[in-house]
Amino acid sequence: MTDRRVLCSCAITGGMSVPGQSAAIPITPEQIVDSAVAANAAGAAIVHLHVREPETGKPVSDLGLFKEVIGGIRERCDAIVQPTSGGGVGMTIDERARVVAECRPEMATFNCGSFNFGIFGVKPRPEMAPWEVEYLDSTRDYVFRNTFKDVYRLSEIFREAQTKPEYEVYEPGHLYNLRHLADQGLVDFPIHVQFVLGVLGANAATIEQLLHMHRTAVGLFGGDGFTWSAAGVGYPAQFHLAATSLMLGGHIRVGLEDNLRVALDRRAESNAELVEKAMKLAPLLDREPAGPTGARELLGIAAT
Ligand code: KMH
Ligand code: ZN
Repeated sequence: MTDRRVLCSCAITGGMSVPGQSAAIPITPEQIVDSAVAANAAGAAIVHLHVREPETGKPVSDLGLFKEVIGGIRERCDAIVQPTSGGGVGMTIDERARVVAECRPEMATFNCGSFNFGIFGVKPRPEMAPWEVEYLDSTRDYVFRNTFKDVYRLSEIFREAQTKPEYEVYEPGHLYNLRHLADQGLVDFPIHVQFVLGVLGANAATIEQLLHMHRTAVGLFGGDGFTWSAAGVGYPAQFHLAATSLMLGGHIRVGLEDNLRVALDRRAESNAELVEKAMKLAPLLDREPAGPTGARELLGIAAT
């Protein structure tokens, strides 16, 4: 590994969880901004964002909320602000993509294939409202839709907005979908790939699967064709995949969107706490956290 810098991304709130799962999940725009700024201060160069209806905490695609959150973070820190185009249950591709077209962020997520996305295994808790229990249960019949028509259209929207895609791949087939997009001339290299492992309906969060998917990506895009990061869903996957990625020269994603625990016997109180733990791992494995400037350099994003 010649470049020891590591990019840490923090996924602040998520669109596939409900507030009753943890009081630590930020809900209102103010809470999301505060949490993102604190995660950046703890070492996250990228903050990955969804928005929620302030009154209920339900994931939504409201452009006004996105604008409030993105503007609020930009006022207070230099993190790369990365909104989702993945959204949450029940949102159409047009609703999901609107934040890219309208806000033209420097980066946003781009999901590379359709798959079942099951969170119905999360146990209902007394603090959950009826809609939350229903939301979780509805994913027995939920397909996270990213058809070829959708991803062709999304590619155009990202290009038009000059937004760098973070390509989310959840299983090896998504890498072949991405290769197909590249063959159609819809991808600008080098690309940035996020290996998201541990979603029920896609793949397991194992080191073997991360290695397999990384090898597959090298075969399809060449070792110099992409930068990459790993996001393990759940605990201890979040930190096991972070450690593996640090060893292999990849980047890392942590945050309450993907995992609610900081230790086997302790739930996380904040996103910053998860970033701090990841930041302790990096120097142990001879990696140096990249600040927002280094992050933009690594990703080939022009300075703002
Ligand atoms: N919720 C994660 C498993 C997106 O926002 O575009 C995947 C994700 C996708 O972060
Ligand atoms: Zn997300």
